[in-house]
Amino acid sequence: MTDTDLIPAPLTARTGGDAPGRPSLDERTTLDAGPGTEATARWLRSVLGAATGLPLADGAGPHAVRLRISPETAREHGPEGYRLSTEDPEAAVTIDGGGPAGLFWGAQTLRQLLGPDAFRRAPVRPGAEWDLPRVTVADRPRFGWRGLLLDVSRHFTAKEDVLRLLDLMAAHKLNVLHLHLTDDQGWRIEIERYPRLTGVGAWRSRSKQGHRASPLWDDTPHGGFYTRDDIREIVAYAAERHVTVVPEIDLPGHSQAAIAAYPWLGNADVVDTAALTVWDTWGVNPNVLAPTEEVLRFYEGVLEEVLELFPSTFVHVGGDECPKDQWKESPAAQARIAELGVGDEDGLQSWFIRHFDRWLADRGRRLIGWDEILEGGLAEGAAVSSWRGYRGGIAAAEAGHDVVMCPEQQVYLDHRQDGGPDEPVPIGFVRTLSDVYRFEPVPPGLSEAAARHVLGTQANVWTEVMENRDRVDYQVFPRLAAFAEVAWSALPAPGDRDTEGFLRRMETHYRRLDALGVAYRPPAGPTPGQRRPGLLGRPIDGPPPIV
Ligand code: TNX
Repeated sequence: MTDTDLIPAPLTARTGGDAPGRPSLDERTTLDAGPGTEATARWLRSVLGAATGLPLADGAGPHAVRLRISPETAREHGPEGYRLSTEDPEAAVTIDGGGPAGLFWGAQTLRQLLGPDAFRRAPVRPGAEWDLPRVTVADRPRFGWRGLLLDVSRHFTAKEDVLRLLDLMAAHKLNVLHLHLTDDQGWRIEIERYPRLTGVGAWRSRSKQGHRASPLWDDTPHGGFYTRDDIREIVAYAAERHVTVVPEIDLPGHSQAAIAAYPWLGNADVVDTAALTVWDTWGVNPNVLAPTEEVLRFYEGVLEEVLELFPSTFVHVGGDECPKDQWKESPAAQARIAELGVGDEDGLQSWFIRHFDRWLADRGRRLIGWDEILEGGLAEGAAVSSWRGYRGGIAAAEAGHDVVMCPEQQVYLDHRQDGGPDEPVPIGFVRTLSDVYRFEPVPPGLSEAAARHVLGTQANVWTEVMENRDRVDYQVFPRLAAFAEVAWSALPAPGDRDTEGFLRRMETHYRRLDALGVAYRPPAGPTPGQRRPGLLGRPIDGPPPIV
């Protein structure tokens, strides 16, 4: 019997059949790519070719990796499902995808079955045979939305590192990259008609080091943005890996970088918006958009360019953490409340969101926003990212809105993963690998009809305290492996999670992450180079009840 140690765990994997011979890939192995499988064949050749040094030429035959799109697999497992077998006498491996995505996920499984060295970028044992277990896998995802949010505003992520993260997501069968492109601390997407958004808004002179209460500053200027071509490249690279990129333009809060670029976007009757700069510290910022028609037109212009670049059905408009103080003080905002008849400041927030909900719907897209968009009434068709626990998600789903579950209590990967004194710059609660593994995206007690509105789940990577790739790696891994299993793998019965079994499979997975060059948090704690205690983070033991 061979143990396959797959992560995320497949629906079924039957190992140890008694067919003669030993399945393996070697110099004779070819890629037999049926119609519609060419992209995955290219991916396999580039990835496995690099790791193994094998030629993997085109062709059919008994030593082939046979790739097919199969209507039967589609019927049984859906377009993201697949069937993989090393027991077929006519090929070394067959992968039948329900659709191109399913085929690609099957190819990811093949890579795992070849062992951790198959994740290297150059062969460590040229000329070797690559043994495979004798196995038949049937698999499909539990959820259609298996997401990761990357906050590129607080700290900019270079395009190359976004592409690398897309590869790492695909290796974990995750399929939505939610790019948090704008915030108080930086605007990260080129908008041709408003060049100051990046000319001014993408740069800050210094950054708070650590928690917002820390007295330390990093005086190195920080910034960066993606050009339109960068975005096209990211979106295309993602699409080849069956990952959808969902852009977020956060409004009407989290907008200081935009206001620093175009001061008339802010509440200029109560603050000197012309004196605002891109924010250099963390927390909830009072400088929010002014509720004017001009501001709506401006953001329509932004979103027109966003829609040109991102084909995703969903477009995220934020809606979170919008303090209402300036609107309370502003005579102009108060006059708007009266003129629009929206009652109060919460009404203004929902006026913003409803406007863009209609605007996006008119263009064949769908709005998604943080659960605060429920306040003041949510437009029909809008979907919710439930981050403040289950509560917003439950309310939205029971009201018939689609929901992505991403509660901060469970899947905020900026939170520390251990209570130890050597953990780097803690934010919020302790969220261990096992805590993430135990997360259940469908809240118990949700009605069956409402549960169907849970599109899936998402882990969020906010980067206030992650100023480079190694810090992101440390926070994201290994917990993303646990999250991937939560998002992909069906449970034998509700609540029935085998944490022990998962941690045992992780032993193999750590070797895969090593081969990929991921700077994960080792199970025994941070390495000397990863230790960075202090900076005033307050560790809070966890996990608290999820509400
Ligand atoms: C809350 S989650 C935020 C982010 C922060 C994060 C830090 C959400 C919608 N807003 O702006 O980065 O907490 O954990």
